[in-house]
Amino acid sequence: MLSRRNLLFSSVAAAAGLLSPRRMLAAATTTAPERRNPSVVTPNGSSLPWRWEDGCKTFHLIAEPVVREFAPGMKVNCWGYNGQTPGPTIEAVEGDRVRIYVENRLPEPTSVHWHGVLLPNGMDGVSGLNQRAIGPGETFKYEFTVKQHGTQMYHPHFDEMVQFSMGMMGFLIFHPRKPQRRIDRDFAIFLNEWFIKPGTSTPDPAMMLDFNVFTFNSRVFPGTEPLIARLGDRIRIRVANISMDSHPIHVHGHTFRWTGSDGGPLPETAWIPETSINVPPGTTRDVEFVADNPGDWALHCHKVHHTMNQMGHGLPVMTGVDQSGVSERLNELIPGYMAMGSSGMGDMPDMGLPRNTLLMGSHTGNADGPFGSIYMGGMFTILKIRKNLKSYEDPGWYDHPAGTVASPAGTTSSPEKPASKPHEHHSSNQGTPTGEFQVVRAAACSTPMTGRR
Ligand SMILES: [Cu+2]
Repeated sequence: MLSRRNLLFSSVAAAAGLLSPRRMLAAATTTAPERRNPSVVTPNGSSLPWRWEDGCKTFHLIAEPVVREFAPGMKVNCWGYNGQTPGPTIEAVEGDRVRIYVENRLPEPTSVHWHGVLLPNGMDGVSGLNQRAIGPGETFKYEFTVKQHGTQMYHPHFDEMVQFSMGMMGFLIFHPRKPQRRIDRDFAIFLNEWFIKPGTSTPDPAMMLDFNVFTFNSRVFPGTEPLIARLGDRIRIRVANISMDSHPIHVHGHTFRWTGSDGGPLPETAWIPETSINVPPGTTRDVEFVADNPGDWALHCHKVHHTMNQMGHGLPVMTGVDQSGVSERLNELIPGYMAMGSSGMGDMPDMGLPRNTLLMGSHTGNADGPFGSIYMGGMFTILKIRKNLKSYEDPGWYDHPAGTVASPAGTTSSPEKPASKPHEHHSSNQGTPTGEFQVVRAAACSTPMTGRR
């Protein structure tokens, strides 16, 4: 989603005879014509446009309050950058001279630390230590030469407890000057966790560990945009985390290799095959794999409560307890009371909800899958891999070949699927495989990697 300011910024660049940011990025990376860096796809987000200024690739970040819709039915009062949380992804190329203006439109001071970036001490952004804090209404200028490539982050280094828990963070991605291998789809997912009391709209920054909302790019399932890939695409997923917990991010149907962190790329001899990658606080993790298995594959945090929405904690364990007649009797005292949990928690979603509050698991309506409800919320999205995709728009649900769907024992054919539309995840910015980035697809891959070795 582009903010009005970003659009204005882009149109000024266009009017000045400059090319689109994507085209500019491609133009800056033509040292290896046969192999280019793909533009990063930030699901439910976007990359920050830039312009040339005094030979610097120049960006303008605006720290400001942001209202973010986590999923249909839940809007949250956050702080972020340029109308977004996480802030827009900043992309540059190794060797670039980068200038970043940071304008503070928050009601308190802030600063920006460039996490993992090798730069002069006075540009490191720790308020009090490396600079004075940026007061409300002030704009500061950061400038450095990019000496590395990999997945870095930006975040405040002033009142971190409040500013992190309100959503202030973003990707800072440095592409290699000479890419060593072909990447077709380059995704970026920023993890975060929040405490938002059911019925309220503003995160509680005082929460230390007992969070109740867990997000990919500040969205929860079913609000998370799916990752779309063609069969055979080589995929990179960059995951970043500055929350209070670690998050083991798990992919289905494939194995990936851990190829890099915020410390830089791992040598190929050190790539580790995994299906889950733990992302500790204060780190980024890059994984790569070939999308060699078509279908709709879950991609999620493997901590169970992190794939649920506003879970009420402190509940008594009722599994196996006979509660027959309890609801009827309690309803005389508390209208609307429901006895729950005798045979698990699958019946919880049918209870009434306070305003601006999501179901624990998104069971109904726009979270319906092709076979019924998808009992997930929080840090969950879908990796959709298809043969013969014309664009990277959402292709809908996977059409399984006959005989490849689990079905009741004793039947010989797959059961009929109910007709169903893809879930509503809103914005789509994944682009199409046509245009200059099509070149990437034609490029030879010198280090072939199969997903199943
Ligand atoms: Cu998690």
